[in-house]
Amino acid sequence: MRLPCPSTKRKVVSCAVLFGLLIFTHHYLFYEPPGYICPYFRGRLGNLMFIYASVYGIAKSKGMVLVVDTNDLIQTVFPNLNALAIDSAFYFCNSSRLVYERRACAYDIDTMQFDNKKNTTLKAYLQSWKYFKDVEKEIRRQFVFKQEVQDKAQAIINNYTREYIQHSNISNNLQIIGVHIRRGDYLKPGKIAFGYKVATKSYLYKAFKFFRSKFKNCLFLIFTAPNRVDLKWRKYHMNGSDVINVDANERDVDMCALSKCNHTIITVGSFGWWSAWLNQGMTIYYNDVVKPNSYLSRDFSADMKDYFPSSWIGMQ
Ligand SMILES: *[C@@H]1O[C@H](CO)[C@@H](O)[C@H](O)[C@H]1NC(C)=O
Ligand SMILES: *[C@@H]1O[C@H](CO)[C@@H](O)[C@H](O)[C@H]1NC(C)=O
Ligand SMILES: *[C@@H]1O[C@H](CO)[C@@H](O)[C@H](O)[C@H]1NC(C)=O
Ligand SMILES: *[C@@H]1O[C@H](CO)[C@@H](O)[C@H](O)[C@H]1NC(C)=O
Ligand SMILES: *[C@@H]1O[C@H](CO)[C@@H](O)[C@H](O)[C@H]1NC(C)=O
Ligand SMILES: CC(=O)N[C@H]1CO[C@H](CO)[C@@H](O)[C@@H]1O
Repeated sequence: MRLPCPSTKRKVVSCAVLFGLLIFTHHYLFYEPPGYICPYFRGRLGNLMFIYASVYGIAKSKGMVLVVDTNDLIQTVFPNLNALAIDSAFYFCNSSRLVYERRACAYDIDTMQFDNKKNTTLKAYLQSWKYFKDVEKEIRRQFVFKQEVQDKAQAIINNYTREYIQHSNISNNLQIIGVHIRRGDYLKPGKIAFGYKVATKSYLYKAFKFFRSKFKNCLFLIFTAPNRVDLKWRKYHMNGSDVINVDANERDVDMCALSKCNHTIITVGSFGWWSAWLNQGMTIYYNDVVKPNSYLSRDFSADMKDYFPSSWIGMQ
């Protein structure tokens, strides 16, 4: 008796059809689209910018959809964010799985090792430029201040510059150096115990000296948080014929003005960090921001290079 035996060709064809059918059903039944990723916004403008930029970079690298709330402050400061803005994002995101970070001021590849199919809230500060280094151009396109803020910031710079030129008669190749000073809130006992340090006046004088010896004509515009301690400190210590203390404006106007100077000098905190990052000139930063072996020191990588971009110049 002969058994009906299909030809080899038919075998191959039916096998292929079966295989295709299997792939199709598997895909159809088990395919999961990439999930949504929600930032967990905390803190003030500088913190929000780190959180947004880093979650944007992570979302991009994992093919996830970034969700923000239409009322988030960052959305108000930068109207052109490339994220899914929805009302009540809090409720949309609150059933998602939470992912944390181990160190708030360092780049940790493990923070990004989660299933991109699951909806995720990243409850983390993510203060490292390395999280968004691959999308830097996209972040620069999104972190653009509103026109009215830009106009106000430019008017401030022009105003002080004009005044300076008038009484100094220096106008050729004037380099405007934006200086941001933050000390007051970092001098609170709790902050010091945690490991925060503040920039000293000798650091600032050294940074001034750097620019004065590099350029013939400099004008230092000093911005500070409008608290009593910092205003007083600035008044006593920021002297010099090429130094002008700028009256405080709204936070976004001040950051925008700093970003429009030719170069920057920053002290501590994320507000200064972002002012410098948005400014494309040279940046001098204070590199002694953390007490060794403190709680705060654990948030950073040992060499601090996850936090400070390598093109910036550190001094103390
Ligand atoms: C999410 O928000 C809804 C609406 O307020 C609430 O009923 C629910 O308990 C929340 N879920 C979680 C996990 O917090
Ligand atoms: C993610 O959230 C969306 C919107 O709420 C929902 O449709 C989807 O099923 C969620 N995904 C998972 C894997 O839970
Ligand atoms: C311009 O500068 C002067 C002081 O130098 C100040 O009183 C005035 O408010 C400034 N105007 C603007 C638009 O910043
Ligand atoms: C600035 O230059 C103008 C014109 O050259 C001159 O009249 C004026 O005295 C100068 N002012 C100062 C402070 O040097
Ligand atoms: C400083 O920056 C302004 C733009 O903000 C630019 O017009 C000017 O040329 C710059 N100055 C120098 C010396 O590069
Ligand atoms: C910026 C600047 O020039 N600061 C000077 C202010 O005055 C002290 C003396 O009180 C000088 O040492 C600083 O160089």
